[in-house]
Amino acid sequence: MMANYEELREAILDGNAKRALAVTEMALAENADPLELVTRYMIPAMDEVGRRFECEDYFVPELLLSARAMKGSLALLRPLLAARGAQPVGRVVIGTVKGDLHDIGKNLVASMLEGGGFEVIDLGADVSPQRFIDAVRSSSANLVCLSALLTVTMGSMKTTIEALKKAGIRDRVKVLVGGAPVNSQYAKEIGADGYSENASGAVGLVKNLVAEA
Ligand code: B12
Repeated sequence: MMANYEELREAILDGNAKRALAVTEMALAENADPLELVTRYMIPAMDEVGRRFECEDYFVPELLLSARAMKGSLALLRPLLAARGAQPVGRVVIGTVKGDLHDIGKNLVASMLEGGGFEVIDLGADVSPQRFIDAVRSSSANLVCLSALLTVTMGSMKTTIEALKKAGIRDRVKVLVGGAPVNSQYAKEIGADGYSENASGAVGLVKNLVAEA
């Protein structure tokens, strides 16, 4: 059983990056499971931040502070999540779609895929369809992962898949979509090959898709 790292949740909620980092370091020194730190304390903290934002207890500055605290701790955990196997199982191009700057969840998915033995080409956030196309071409990746956190940028996922089709490379890759507003129904609608609601689910899904191909 893992100790109670409630303080990590609180530090992220308070946007206290220094404290979040200190608790993360302490937890790691006590051999805490990095994935559990993320799923049990850090993601719930960001969920609560979102809830407070929605009911106007928090505004954009608070969002930014919490995101910074989350990112600081995640930077420490990322290499541990990504402690990877030898041969890459596949090559993934990942990015947050055009118009969308949220990258915490995308980074988490990227780390978990690395941990699952995939070679990951991370294009960052606000990625245009053309940049996805260029990356698929130059890396000969077999998978594309698209992330969107805003309802208004979900459409960019559709545009990106259409652009891959137009460029004649849609058949070369499996396309996975995810992010809070996305669901499997929408994934189907826009012609994606898969959807997962979280990072660990994404790894299993990607492995199945590669096995299929
Ligand atoms: C942090 C945050 C920010 C930060 C982002 C910092 C950063 N570098 O990422 C900042 C402050 C910049 C920000 C800005 C804005 N934000 Co904001 N933000 C959030 C917040 C609080 C948390 C998001 C987060 O990081 N969650 C933690 C991660 C781990 O979870 P996740 O991203 O969902 O990812 C997981 C899964 O979705 C999945 N996943 C994600 N991607 C993928 C991809 C694939 C392929 C797969 C399989 C799975 C997968 O796996 C991940 C891990 O399990 C959310 C609220 C929320 N609870 O989602 C609002 C939220 C997303 N933001 C919102 C809004 C409105 C905005 C702004 C428009 C605010 C403004 N008025 O300026 C701007 C938009 C800027 C832009 N153009 O993108 C709204 C969106 C509403 C909507 N439905 O459209 C939300 C929902 C808040 C709310 N409740 O109103 N935001």
